[in-house]
Amino acid sequence: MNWDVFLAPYSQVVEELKVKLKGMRAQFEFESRQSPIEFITGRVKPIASIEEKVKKKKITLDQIEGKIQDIAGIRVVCQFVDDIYTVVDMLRSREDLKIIEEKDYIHHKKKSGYRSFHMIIEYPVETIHGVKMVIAEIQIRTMAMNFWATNEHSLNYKYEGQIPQQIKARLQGAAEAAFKLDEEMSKIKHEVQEAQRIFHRK
Ligand code: 0O2
Ligand code: 0O2
Repeated sequence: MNWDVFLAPYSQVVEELKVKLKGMRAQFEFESRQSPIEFITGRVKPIASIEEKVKKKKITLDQIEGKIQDIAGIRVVCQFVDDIYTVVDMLRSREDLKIIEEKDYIHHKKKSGYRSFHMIIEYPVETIHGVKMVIAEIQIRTMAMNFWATNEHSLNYKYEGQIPQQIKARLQGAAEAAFKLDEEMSKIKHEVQEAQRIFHRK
């Protein structure tokens, strides 16, 4: 397996989508409108993580393209929960990507406490051999959801997926607290945005 050759279109997708989504954020700012996007990150899944997933899913290397959908990963982080759905609607109406699947882990949180909106998309990349359709995952979440997921992810890594029960319970409690924080912030969203507009003008 030549990983450099295999991963090249994926890093192209990550870079292109980051540019495009950052462009959306800039447009909101130019029009003096509050952007639903706070920031964007992206990454190509490290080779070791891909290999681990291949083992876990019991697939062969030539099935990777279709079966591992987050080799190219984009994360859109928003301030408020309803911003997530604004971003989702904007992505749905774009003509440069095709949505294959949507997973709403906000209304249907995972057992761990995880919340986020996931979109699996198909995106055309121009390669030196012609157009290649590449699958990518876009995760859209609030800053509170992101804080929780980042910390839980670190613990999962530390405990190799076997987080002790008492820490798991704490994490579930923390997920509820993050959810509550999002709810409370939503209630004063307009107040917060007005303050940020004034601040921005200055
Ligand atoms: P901007 O315009 O300041 O957002 P890059 O290759 O640098 O474009 P990469 O490799 O994804 O992007 O970098 P990284 O470290 O993953 O971070 C991506 C962007 O998210 C960076 O901005 C960070 O400053 C921003 N970021 C990360 N965490 C936070 C956070 O908690 N709050 C805010 N507001 N931003 C955050 P850029 O890419 O420099 O561009
Ligand atoms: P990474 O790169 O380490 O984040 P699959 O992807 O096939 O294993 P599924 O159910 O099809 O499983 O995908 P899912 O759960 O919709 O999305 C997978 C990705 O969502 C994960 O990627 C995580 O980034 C994120 N995610 C899902 N559940 C959790 C969770 O409980 N906690 C945290 N912190 N993140 C979660 P990976 O593969 O774990 O890789």
